[in-house]
Amino acid sequence: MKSAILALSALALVSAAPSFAASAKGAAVKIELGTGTPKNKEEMVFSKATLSVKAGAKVTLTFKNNSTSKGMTHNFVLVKPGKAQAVIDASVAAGPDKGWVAESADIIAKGKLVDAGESETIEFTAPSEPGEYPYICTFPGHTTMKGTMKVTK
Ligand SMILES: [Cu+2]
Repeated sequence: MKSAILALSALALVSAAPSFAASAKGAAVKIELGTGTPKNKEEMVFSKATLSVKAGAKVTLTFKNNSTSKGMTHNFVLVKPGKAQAVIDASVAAGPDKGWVAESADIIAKGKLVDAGESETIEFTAPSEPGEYPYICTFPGHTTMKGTMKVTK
């Protein structure tokens, strides 16, 4: 009797494991992110200061530049914790030929510069390590465009 219960509980553990792994790793999430505030589309901020995703999730992120000012371009760049300023500095140094985005191992995901009124959808895998990952716009002078992607287990 005792061995039968043990066998049953072992079976339960085995069958529970794959579904847990599937929900943690295979999770797909869609995110919509814009610029500005509801009152002021020109404000130099992301529409959301925080985003939250599960570690390892497949992320589909649509980034919309809500500005109506011609020539006002923005991008979305997700970086490793503590690396926002380093990537901003490197991106300014990279210059317009590189679209104001550095080639950097500190960058986890990045989109292109999006023109006013336009949007872009990018796909990336969320970091496997839980933590707080900054996202920034690397266009020169847009240093107020900062948010935090919270990656949870
Ligand atoms: Cu910007």
